[in-house]
Amino acid sequence: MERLTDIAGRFATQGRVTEVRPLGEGFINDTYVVATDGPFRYILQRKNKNVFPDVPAMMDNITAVTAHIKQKVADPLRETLTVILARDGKPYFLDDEGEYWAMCLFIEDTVTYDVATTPEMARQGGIGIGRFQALLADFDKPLAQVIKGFHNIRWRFTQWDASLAADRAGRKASVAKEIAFVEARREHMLSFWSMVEDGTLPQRVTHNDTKLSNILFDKRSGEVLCAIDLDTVMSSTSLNDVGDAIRSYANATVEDDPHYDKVALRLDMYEAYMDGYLSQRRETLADSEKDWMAFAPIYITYEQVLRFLMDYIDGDTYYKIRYPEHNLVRTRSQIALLRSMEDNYPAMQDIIRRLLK
Ligand code: GN1
Ligand code: MG
Repeated sequence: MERLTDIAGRFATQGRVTEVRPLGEGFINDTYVVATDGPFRYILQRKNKNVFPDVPAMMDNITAVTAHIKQKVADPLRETLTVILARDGKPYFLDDEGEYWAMCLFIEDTVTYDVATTPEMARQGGIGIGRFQALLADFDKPLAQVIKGFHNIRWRFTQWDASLAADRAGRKASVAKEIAFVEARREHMLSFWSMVEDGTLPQRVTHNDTKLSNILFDKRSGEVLCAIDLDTVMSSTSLNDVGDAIRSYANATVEDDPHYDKVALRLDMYEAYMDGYLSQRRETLADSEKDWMAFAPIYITYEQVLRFLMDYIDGDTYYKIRYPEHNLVRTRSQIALLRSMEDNYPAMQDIIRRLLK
């Protein structure tokens, strides 16, 4: 803890650091809550440099995007993250072991969830991401591509083909069925992505990691407050934010539930989320985005299947795991979700048509 206290002390907090303790179980970064003898608490994160090759560029993205949002909202300390600079003025601290750290304000009286329990929660989540995209619609500075080809399935297939060829952990033969599931959908997913490549689907500033647990809700009102975990803010199609959100909000259970029979798309949650999202974005979406909106969760859930399975095949080098088969369970659980989405695709299309009328 002494080392963590020392690292926290490198940032321009108000007051002296009194305690640093771990928070949550993120898949990527290590996260801590920092207490001080001043008025605020803070979030300290060790950024995963295996996942983020250029942390300074990532922090520049986050600083610029949050500054833009702050100019527009009523309560700038609660309605977006507040980056705390290091004492040398940089938005990160590089320690003597070559690890990157970043700090932001802890927003008090808020809650996060892993599973949506009411349609109102889903509606609020949709409002949150819709508002996030709307607030950034006029953001015109270039954003660094934090992770190459993050939601680009063509690039993911390049990685996938290399993983399968290498079979580094010797697991390929044991997941032949799952591999076949992915391969059966390859061309379909590529043809969807070609609409992003040829500009049919426009590029916008997007969050790219919109799962429920990355959204803060106000503890008192239950209303959505803001999107957190801004590491992957980049230009992409707005559909990915919708898709990745539905992957969690409309799943009847958590994304790594090993009881695959509990996994299902909930249409009530889907409708509520889309109602909230479209309340913020209806007027500004292109026709092509509206036309493909219902497909978005299928695309992103498919990508997630591929990424979890690829990490299992690689020997668990990307996502943190809690037990040896964790990535395989995640893969199978997301396959169950994707099947349920495919079954419900016509119903999702009907809902979008109805909401857009
Ligand atoms: C990771 O950082 P976190 O836990 O919010 C991942 C997302 C995945 C998600 C799966 C940078 O999100 O892309 O969808 O896990 N983030 C990164 O739960 O890879
Ligand atoms: Mg993240």
